[in-house]
Amino acid sequence: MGDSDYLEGTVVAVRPRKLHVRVGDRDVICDLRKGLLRGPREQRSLLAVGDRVTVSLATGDSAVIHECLPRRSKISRLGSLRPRREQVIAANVDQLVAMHATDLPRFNPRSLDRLLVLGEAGGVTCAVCLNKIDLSKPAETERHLAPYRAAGYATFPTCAIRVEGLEALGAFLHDKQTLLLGPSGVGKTTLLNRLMPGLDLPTGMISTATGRGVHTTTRVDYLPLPDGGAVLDSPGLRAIQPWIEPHEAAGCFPEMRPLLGDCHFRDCLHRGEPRCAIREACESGAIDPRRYESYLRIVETLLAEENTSAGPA
Ligand SMILES: Nc1nc2c(ncn2[C@@H]2O[C@H](COP(=O)(O)OP(=O)(O)OP(=O)(O)O)[C@@H](O)[C@H]2O)c(=O)[nH]1
Ligand SMILES: [Mg+2]
Ligand SMILES: [Zn+2]
Repeated sequence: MGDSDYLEGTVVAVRPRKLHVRVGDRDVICDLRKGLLRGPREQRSLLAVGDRVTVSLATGDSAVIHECLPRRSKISRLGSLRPRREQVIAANVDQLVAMHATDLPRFNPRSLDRLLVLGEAGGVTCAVCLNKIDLSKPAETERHLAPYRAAGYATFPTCAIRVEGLEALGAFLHDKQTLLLGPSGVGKTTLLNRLMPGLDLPTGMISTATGRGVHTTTRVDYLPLPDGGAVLDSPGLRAIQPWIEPHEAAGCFPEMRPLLGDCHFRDCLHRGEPRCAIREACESGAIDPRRYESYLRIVETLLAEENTSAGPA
């Protein structure tokens, strides 16, 4: 079979042993046990929503995967199963929107910062969406968002129920492929249902026992936007550990990036080493201490992980 017999498509869903691939305007199902994918065998388990692949059509709605085309970006985390390996959440996205709620579930800046680090590590544009602004006072919403604006992120305060702030967010999503990440229950799917009338995806409740979501979305969903672009809705991830080395963490905080190289020690991890430019910026108020605290925790967990298993190659 010549290369011209293969069709290009986008992976829109990953299921156990099967991939759903959109080819033109139809979805075909590829069995991962069949099919010869060029490249190492492990690559098969690394295929993610957003990947561009070539397939050859078989009978009915089935097809065989031929190869995965080079990615322009990937968003990965450290998988939670041991041995701990890279888990690609999405491929070929242009941007990541890290979403949290002002309450229910309670606003958690540490977790928000980790989501942003995943996007920064993947080299894509990142932004912050703070939903459920109906549950907090405007001053509190502003206090939550201020450190992100200072770091240079676009911020979108929204209320998916009263349809507030959605125009600005919609404009940001237009014509781009965006991964929407956030804990369960913050309102990711509710927001997308509002942005895409007729979508009507299932949304969940907030557990009265824990104040958390109930994991309504269970897989990454690829949702084309009516006027161009697509949003990848995702399930609320419980453990978010970025797939990076400890020394790469500071580069994933845009407010720290311009200072890298200014520390006394070339291999400074900014954890209390003398004459550290990052710490000095923190003490002078140029870097938000809460963001710095997030940085420290990420580095600590990465160092602890390094001691128990191998990190990225
Ligand atoms: N008060 C308030 N509730 C909201 C808002 N947006 C969503 N909700 C509610 O939050 C709950 C969870 O919404 P979902 O859209 O299912 O949350 P999700 O982030 O997709 O959660 P998972 O799919 O589990 O990851 C639902 O009961 C929504 O009605 C909002 O702006 N304000
Ligand atoms: Mg959902
Ligand atoms: Zn330093």
